[in-house]
Parts: sequence; structure tokens; C-alpha cells
Amino acid sequence: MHALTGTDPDRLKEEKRRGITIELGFADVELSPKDVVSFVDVPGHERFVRHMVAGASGIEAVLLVVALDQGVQPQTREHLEICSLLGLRHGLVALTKKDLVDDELAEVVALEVRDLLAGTFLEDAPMIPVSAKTGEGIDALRGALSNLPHAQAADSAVTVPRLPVDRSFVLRGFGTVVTGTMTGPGFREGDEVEVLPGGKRARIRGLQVHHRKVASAAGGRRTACNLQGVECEDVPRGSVLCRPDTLRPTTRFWAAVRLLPHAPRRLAAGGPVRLHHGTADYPARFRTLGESDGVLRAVVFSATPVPLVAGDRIVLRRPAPVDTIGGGLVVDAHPPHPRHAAAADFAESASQLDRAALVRLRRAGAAGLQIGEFARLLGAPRAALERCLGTLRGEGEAVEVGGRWFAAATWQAVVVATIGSLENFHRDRPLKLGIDREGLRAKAAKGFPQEAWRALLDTLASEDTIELRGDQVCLAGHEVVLDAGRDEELQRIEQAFLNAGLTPPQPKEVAPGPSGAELVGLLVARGALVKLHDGKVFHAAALEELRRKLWEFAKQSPRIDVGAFKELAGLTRKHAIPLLEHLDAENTTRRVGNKREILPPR
Ligand SMILES: Nc1nc2c(ncn2[C@@H]2O[C@H](COP(=O)(O)OP(=O)(O)OP(=O)(O)O)[C@@H](O)[C@H]2O)c(=O)[nH]1
Ligand SMILES: [Mg+2]
Repeated sequence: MHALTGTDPDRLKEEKRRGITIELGFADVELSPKDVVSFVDVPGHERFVRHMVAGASGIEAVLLVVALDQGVQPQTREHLEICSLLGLRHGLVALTKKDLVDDELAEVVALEVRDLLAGTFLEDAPMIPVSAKTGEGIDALRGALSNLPHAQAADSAVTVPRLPVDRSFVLRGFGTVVTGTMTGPGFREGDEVEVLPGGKRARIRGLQVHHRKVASAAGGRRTACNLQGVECEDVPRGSVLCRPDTLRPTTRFWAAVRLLPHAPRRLAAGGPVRLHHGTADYPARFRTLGESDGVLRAVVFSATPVPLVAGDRIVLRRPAPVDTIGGGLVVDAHPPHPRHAAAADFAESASQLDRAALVRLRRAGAAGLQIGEFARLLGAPRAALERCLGTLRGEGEAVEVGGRWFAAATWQAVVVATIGSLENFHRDRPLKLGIDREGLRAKAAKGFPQEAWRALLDTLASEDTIELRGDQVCLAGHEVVLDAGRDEELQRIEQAFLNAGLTPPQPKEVAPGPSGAELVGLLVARGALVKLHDGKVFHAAALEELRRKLWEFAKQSPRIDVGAFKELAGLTRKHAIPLLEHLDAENTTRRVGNKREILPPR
């Protein structure tokens, strides 16, 4: 490491004394002024694999080191397995201590290593013999390093920025500093961040990449964050920094898990495991829901909430004897109950944002998803999610109403149910002109949010599928058809109210029985009669006449008290008050103290 970077990453006294790496170390290689490679040096010793997993999380490529005088060690295998499980795709192999072996032995070890790498992501990786002592091969190693593809992970745009912390310390004059390998689109100076777990808030006072102050740190970069507002102890290794409210940690998630050949199968039935994610590890269990092509569909349970998102990598180790048993890809951070888990759902909801978004929309059903909560569930940046939903809308897969999204299939189902319910209603209640909006929602669209319901009715009305008459909804063109006898009855009832003026009868006196009530309802729906809150029914013409009198009165005096109103309407106080309240409600009058101001006609 020193020969390549000029830095000895072993910082601890104990590391210096024992000559081994225990903790993560950090060093940079400047290949050119514009091309700096950051190294996370991890311990090789089998007792510190836990640290190795933490160090390897988020890296883009691996430099696998095998000493030529020792050859492949058990931990070489385990490190390679872990790198594979973490989804690494690029890397190099350095065969060190070339000065200690002859060419023939070097050749043998190289073959042994090639064997080990067969079938892995390092199968075709450059393998370079080097000597730290003589400097042989170091330039070739630098050359191979600069040829490594170190483009940013393409999926960094579809997850929210996170910094899994691998070190935290106090720097004199600065305060709390944490470091880690940035994932997602990155942080900017001044950003407010949330520390998970715990949810403490802090502000990023400064950012450094490669020991240089920067305004923003991109995904994949080794990043140091100077934090304001939290103590060093609040942000230990294993914590995750993210923007506030962008991510909902989970205790139960789906993962596509590959078990290593030697892993005991019984662990897949709920046995205890150590779940490694980012720089943290948690006690967990996992259970297999199914298997295809050697990949387990697993549900993982963690005792504490894990800030992960679909597409993240996990490693599973067993606690005793300590050993890596498998790992893989998070498929869904907030899955439905296993009872509702279809294999297709599992495969479909895999890490691609558009698929994941659509699966989740379908699952949300009539309740739909508000964009903010949607983004948190997926751990996706809002802008990326909105782009992706825009595409889905273009493809006819998603519908947006007032910031809430629905699967197009759900929306269609509600439309069909609404029309069906209206048809049934008209058939069963032939004397009713329509049904009130809330009554229809309860029948056809239970759980459908208020705003979306309004929008759906408006859409159907604008397409001339339904008609909205005040609070009532009916199919477009629907009219109540009455036989001659009924029609006569209807006219008789209306006439009775018209004759009674402002002292109307009880509806059931003139229209007895359930059909009488429906006929009165029909007259109300048609606007001939008006029903007050207290159940009293007036003829619309009687109320219009009263309004006219009020406006006439207003020419003398803009205000009227209850006494004058009683006289004007020819009513007792008991009857006058509900009527005044009705006039207030429809804005003919406005209550001012004990009087009413008469508002001009609209
Ligand atoms: N002769 C010779 N000695 C080497 C070479 N590279 C490393 N060493 C020595 O080998 C010992 C171990 O080297 P490290 O670089 O600490 O090995 P490591 O892989 O980091 O070991 P851990 O991190 O503890 O797993 C040290 O004493 C080094 O001086 C080399 O190319 N030639
Ligand atoms: Mg070391």
C-alpha cells in the first residue's frame, strides 16, 4: 500500500506493533492531477472480515492482493465472495512480494489465483506481480489502475443521497467529522442531514474529497463531512447520513439472496444471521419464500430499522462459527405481507425504478400514493421518481391527480365501479334523480381519497359520462320517468307546498309513505322544493318571493332584526329562525350581532 500510495494506512499503535491491519485505512493515489483513486485498505485477517465488509461497501472496484510467498488463503476466498455478493464488477489483482519468489513459483501461484477467479467478476482482471521492496511492477499496477472503468454507478441517480459512515472523529477547530463512500447523487455544503438510526439532525458545514474542500460530493467519492449540530458519538460507524425525510428505514424487506455453496440451508428457514448493509451490521433472520435459478426470494427481518432501498447490496454472515453465507440485492424495502407476495411481484419489483414504482402503485390500490411518501418508500429522489412517473403516465400506466398517483388499472377499476354503481342505483331507485357524491364513493370507491374522487367525477362529467347536479350524481341524460298516476301525485305535492308559501306542511302529511318521501326527494333534486337543515321543506318560489321582499326592504334599511323579519315573512319566531339561518347559509343575508345584513342579489 505504501509503495503505491506513499501512505501507510495502518494508523493504530496495535497495527504498527503487530504488523497487521485491524481497522479500515485510507489513502489516495494521484494517477494524474485529474485522476485520483481513493483506496480503502481493509484487514486481511479472518477475524476482521466484519471490518472488511464495511470498507468494501460502496466501492467501485477492488484491488485483490495475494502474497506470492503465501498463495491463496481462506480469507482471499471469503473476500472475493463478499465482493461478488456486493455486486462489484471491476478490479485488479496484485501478486505481491515478487522479490521473495522465483518466476516458477510466481507462475504456480498465478495459476492458482486464476483458478480461484474463474467464473467470478475478476475472471479476466489484469493480474500484476509486484514488489514493494524493489518497486518492480508498481508502474504496471498504476497503469492498470488508470485503465479501470471508474465511471459513476449508473443507478446513482435513482437513489437518494446517503453516506454510510465508516469513521467519525473530532477535528480541533472543526468539530465532528465523518467519512464514508458517498452513494446516490451526493450532498452539498449547507445541506441539512438526518442521522439514521435515531433521526438527529445536523448541517453540513463543509465537505472534502481527496483532502480538498468541495461544494458538493458526488456518488462513489470518498467523502469527509464536517457536521454542525451533532456530537461525534451521535454518528458512529454504521450510521447513515441522508437528507431529512427522504428515506424510510425498514425492519422487513425482500431480497434476492444467493447462498454460498457451503452455507447451511437451515439458516434459510429463519435462523439467526448477521445482516451487513453499508458500514453497519445488524442481528437479523431471513426466510425463503421461493427460489429460481439458484436465487432465493427471501424476506429478511431485522431487529432494528435499516436505512436501505431497493437495489442495495447486502451480505449475510452467520454468527457462530463466523462465516459469510450469502447475500444479494434488496428488491423491495417495504414489501406487502408474505401472504400477498406473488413471485411475479417479487421479480417485477426488482431494483429498476419504473418497475418498482409501478408495482408499488398497483399495491397502493385506491388509496394511491402521495409523491413525497412514494419517494421515501422507494428511497428514490423525488425528481427521478417524477421523471419516471411521467414516463409511466405517457405509457398509460399511471394517473396523477393533485399530487397523488394511481396505477392506471386502479383508476380504470374505480371508473368502471362508479358507472356500474350509478346504473344499479338508477335501476333500484327509479324515483331518485341521482345519488349524493359521498354515498356513491362509499359504494364504488371505498378508500379513494377525497380530492381524487372529486377529480374523477369531474373527469367523467367533462366526458359527458355522468352529470353533476349540485351534490347529486347521475348518469348523463338520466331522467326520472314517471307513469301518469305518479306524475299526478308529484304535481299535487308540489302544488301543496306552493300554496302553503312560508308555512309549509310536514312533507309526510302531503306525501305519505316511502314513495311519498321519494317523490319529495325528486322535487328537491329537480330544484322545485328546497330542503332546510332541520328537515323543513319549502317551495322554491316561496323562498324566491321572500328574497324579493328582503331586497325590497333593503331599499329602506340595509339591516333587519328578527322582529322585522317575522313581520315581513308573516312567521312566528320558532319558524323564522331556521329560515334566517338558511338565508345566511345561501348568502342572501349575513348575521351581524342580533341583526341581519341583507346582501345584494347575485
Ligand atoms: N519482501 C517484501 N516484503 C513485503 C512486500 N510487501 C509487503 N511486504 C512485507 O510484508 C508484511 C505485511 O505487509 P502488509 O502490507 O502489512 O500486508 P497486508 O496485506 O496489509 O496485511 P494485513 O492487512 O494485516 O492483512 C510487512 O512486513 C511488509 O513489509 C514485498 O513486496 N516484498
Ligand atoms: Mg494491511
